[in-house]
Amino acid sequence: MRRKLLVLVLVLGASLAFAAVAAAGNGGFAPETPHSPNASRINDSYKLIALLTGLIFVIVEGALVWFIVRYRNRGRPRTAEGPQIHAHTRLELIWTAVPVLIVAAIAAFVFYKLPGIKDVPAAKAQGGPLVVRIDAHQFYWQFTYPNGTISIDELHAPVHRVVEVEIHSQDVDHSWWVPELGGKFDAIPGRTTHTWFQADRVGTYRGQCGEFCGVFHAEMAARVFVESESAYRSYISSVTPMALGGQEWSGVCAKCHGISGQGGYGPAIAANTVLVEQAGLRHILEQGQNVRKPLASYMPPVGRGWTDAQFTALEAYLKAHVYKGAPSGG
Ligand code: HEC
Ligand SMILES: [Cu+2]
Repeated sequence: MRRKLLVLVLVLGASLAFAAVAAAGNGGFAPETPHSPNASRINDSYKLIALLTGLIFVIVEGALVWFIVRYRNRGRPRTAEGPQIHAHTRLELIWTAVPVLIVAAIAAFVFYKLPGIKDVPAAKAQGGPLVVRIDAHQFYWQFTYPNGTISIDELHAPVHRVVEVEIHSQDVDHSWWVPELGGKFDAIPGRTTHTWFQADRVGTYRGQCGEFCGVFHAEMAARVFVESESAYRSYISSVTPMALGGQEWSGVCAKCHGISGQGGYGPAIAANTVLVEQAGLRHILEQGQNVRKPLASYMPPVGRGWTDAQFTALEAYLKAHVYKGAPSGG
């Protein structure tokens, strides 16, 4: 009677513990709900592995608890020997074969899904994938669309369209990761990596740099705005140089220098004449700078790989909205 009660309490306790975690949804066991075919295939693999490992966990831990209860001491002397058993061929075969089969099943499933995760679909009916270039920088994402339009930290994409992203890094390793739209792909200096997505509904998807890349790694968040084909077209044809300059300021410089250039991680620069000296500014943006103390706080070469139009857009924006003029001498 007492034993049944104990088992019941254990089972109830365990189910309560699991229920809480499962109910927490995405904050608990489950990954984000996939909204792209490659993300669903990753999710399928996750489910199969979670199911098998979950079963193994329940069987192993259940047996452990069962043995503890069933074979407890019951006042036997400590020196009493248990039965001495040597070899059990059938049992040994089973516990060798079953794990091999499980691992083979997982491997087969994942290899079956892999091409659908990695390979960019030809998308013939859509006239091929839409190719967007991504440049990862300390500490922002830059997107270049086929017509040359550039945006910072926000990627616009048409719904249902296969979008291939070509990932580059301008400084250190980063990792492109939008969980709802597929797996993580590294951005490696000197190499180009590719991934893709095909969003199944209009919406905003959050991404985050997945590779620790320096002091503002956490600020390397991206948002993917999936919208109708016409909204996408009107977006990419409407980014004015002033709007680009604004994105460059707030998405690149302001993360360190503060939104009005008041300083933060970097020095206060609102009144620094370098802001309006074209050559001097380009030099710092392309080379980075590390002359002030503490030397640990350096400015990365945030403008590496920028086009002339990008520099011009930033210069115009700085003059119009950021630069407050040098404090008059004294
Ligand atoms: C990762 C942080 C970071 C980002 C992003 C950043 N800066 Fe800096 N910036 C710094 C630091 C740190 C310094 C001081 C470096 C030193 O002098 O050692 C600095 C220095 C400067 C200076 C002063 C140069 C001088 O010697 O007087 C200017 C001007 C400047 N940054 C402009 C910009 C602009 C414009 C952007 C955006 C395109 C930008 N910075 C982006 C961190 C940053
Ligand atoms: Cu990063």
